[in-house]
Amino acid sequence: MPSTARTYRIATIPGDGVGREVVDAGRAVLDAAARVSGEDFALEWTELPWGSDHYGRTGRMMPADGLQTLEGFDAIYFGAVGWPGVPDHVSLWGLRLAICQGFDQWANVRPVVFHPGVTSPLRKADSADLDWVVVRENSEGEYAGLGGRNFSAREGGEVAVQSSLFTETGCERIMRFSFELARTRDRKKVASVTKSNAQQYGMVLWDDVFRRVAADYPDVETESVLVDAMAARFVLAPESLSVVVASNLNADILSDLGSALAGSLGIAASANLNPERRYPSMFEPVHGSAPDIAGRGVANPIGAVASGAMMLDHLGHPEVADAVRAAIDATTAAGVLTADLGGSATTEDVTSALVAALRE
Ligand code: GGG
Repeated sequence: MPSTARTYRIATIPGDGVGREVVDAGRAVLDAAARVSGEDFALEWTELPWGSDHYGRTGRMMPADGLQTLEGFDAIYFGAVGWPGVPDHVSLWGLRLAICQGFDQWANVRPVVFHPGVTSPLRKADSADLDWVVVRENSEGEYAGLGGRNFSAREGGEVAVQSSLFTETGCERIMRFSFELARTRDRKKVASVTKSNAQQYGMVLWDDVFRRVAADYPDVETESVLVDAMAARFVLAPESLSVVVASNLNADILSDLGSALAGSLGIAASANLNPERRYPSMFEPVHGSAPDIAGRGVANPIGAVASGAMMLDHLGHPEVADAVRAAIDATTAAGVLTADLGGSATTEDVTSALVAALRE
């Protein structure tokens, strides 16, 4: 009988620093999950050696036809970007943002998940019950790349302008996405975050669109919160949160805060989605390249593994994704924790524990 197995073509871009270690760990766990799942599919990985080393050799973070190379894949599995010696804005714009914006991955979903056995800095008795998700507008806002520097020849007179871009279309699609996501959750609520008291054009447009879209979702509770108040709320009343939608920069900051409250940036997952599926979506841990620990085999692979679970959801295998998430909980509950979580396990120890948990 011919095999009916579906093979997904995944482009892996380990990128810089610990990206290498965590992507390798993620691949091992996802392959194991596919093998033991009983579902007839496999992942075929193609590695693309792009990042700061590539920049050192060629002057580019990825080849000029990089997006064309990626276009035929079912998904992209990404590690991290940023390395000393390459200005951060050059590495970020040359790789991660080039892919997110080039493929219109306009929804960046960043769940804040609390795991058993992981100590949260929150003084909440029941942090295990906490669970919210930050939706980051991923295509415009403060990351529109609009602006410039001038008068550099005039001593002390250099001027820099950095403009944000908010479009009605961009605001509307991220809000509809957030409302649809809220409908799938136990708590049907969307909190929209801005600084619209001070940013009186773009973020007021954002608020207007939020109100208009909310009218189409009367079953979903809503609130509009200023970003400073929301930062305090993350710490003081996280049980009030479900879906939190914010602009590119605000959501980036809030999601780092959320993952730190859940124990560490090392456990935070994310999906950069092109919801129309016209282009491949990209899955990556929220953390960066961590040059201070790169190459030492101690990076926490959980953020990358959990991002892989989001990739399995996207590919249509939610039960296998749930099995990966259960393996993460079993591993942290058993106390197999890397140094960022107060343990002494290596990346390999955690990876082996995850694979073993999948087999149980
Ligand atoms: N895996 C995520 C990553 O490498 N992030 C690096 C970074 O500096 N990101 C900033 C941003 O995307 O706003």
